[in-house]
Amino acid sequence: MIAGPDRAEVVHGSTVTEPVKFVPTIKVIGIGKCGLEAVNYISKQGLTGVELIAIDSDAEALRRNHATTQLIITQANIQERAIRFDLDVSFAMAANSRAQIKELLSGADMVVVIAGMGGTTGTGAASVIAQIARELKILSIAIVTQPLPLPNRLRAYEGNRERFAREGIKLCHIYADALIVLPNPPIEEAETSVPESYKRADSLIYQFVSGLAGLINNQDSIIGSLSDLRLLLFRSGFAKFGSATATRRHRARIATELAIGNTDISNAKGILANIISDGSLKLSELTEVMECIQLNSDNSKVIQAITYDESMGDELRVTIMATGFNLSRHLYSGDSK
Ligand SMILES: Nc1nc2c(ncn2[C@@H]2O[C@H](COP(=O)(O)OP(=O)(O)OP(=O)(O)O)[C@@H](O)[C@H]2O)c(=O)[nH]1
Ligand SMILES: [Mg+2]
Repeated sequence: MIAGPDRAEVVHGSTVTEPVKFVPTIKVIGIGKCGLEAVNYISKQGLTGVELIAIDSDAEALRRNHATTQLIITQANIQERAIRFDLDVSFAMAANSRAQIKELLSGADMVVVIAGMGGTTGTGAASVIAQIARELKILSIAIVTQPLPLPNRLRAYEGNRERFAREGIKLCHIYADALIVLPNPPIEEAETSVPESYKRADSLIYQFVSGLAGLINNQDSIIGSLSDLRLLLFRSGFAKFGSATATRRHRARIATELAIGNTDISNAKGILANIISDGSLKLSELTEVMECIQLNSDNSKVIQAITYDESMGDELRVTIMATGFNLSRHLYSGDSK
């Protein structure tokens, strides 16, 4: 578990060897096409320190995937049933493979479950995986996308997908410790291409996972403590996430403002702010980030993490995860804030 010791001694027989650093294991599990694409994106960026797992009912999609571990989930006993937008079917697909999923998750300290809500495979499987993680006492974070927005006049059919997606999101909310629902581009951005909007989601997911991996695996990362992180995420419910970079003067303030965007984080229970630089972060910039967060939030507990990544060059990245929000308000009032 994350809350475990930072240092452990390895004992071989009676000989005590050098102390080794306790490095928690993060397993990142992509389910269905959206999840698989996100995992591929993460793999292409060359992220290390996390184990990538792909789960799908589509053998062809798995063949194209770069995850080191893969699992095909079966549709065997549901072939006779109509499979569009049926949560029972969606749920059964993963539930049939519980034993294998359990095996894949075991040994993890934290799992990140990624899926697009609205497709048959990922919508049910994501919450089954989060449920299994809970049974195994593994901290889980679900990060999901919603179907692309459509004008009302086209909702007769696709409205069912939206409802189906909402059901899947609610189940993830029940079983995952923390749930991030990625915002779609607003309908006013109709000229954005579909691949472009998918890529935005993939990139945000990558920023989230790489930030987490940086915090946990980076020897230089400075964070309150790993148990603080666990405390922040454990049963924390609906969370909001943003990430942005800036360069030059006031890069810290600008990146923080952009990462928060138009998101209302004023009532967050907790906030994790991760500042990533090549090591050139100044004390004054640290203050700028904290001041900017304080301006936007009330009395939230803020955990500040500083991670170094030499490839950042002049850029400073700030990622903000704010936890403890009301999911229904987000789902039913179209509240994207
Ligand atoms: N970010 C991202 N989202 C995607 C991508 N493809 C699909 N999605 C979204 O994910 C949602 C679910 O679609 P899929 O991932 O294709 O569905 P699935 O889980 O494979 O389920 P099946 O219906 O069984 O194929 C859709 O509503 C899309 O909004 C992708 O390449 N990237
Ligand atoms: Mg699919």
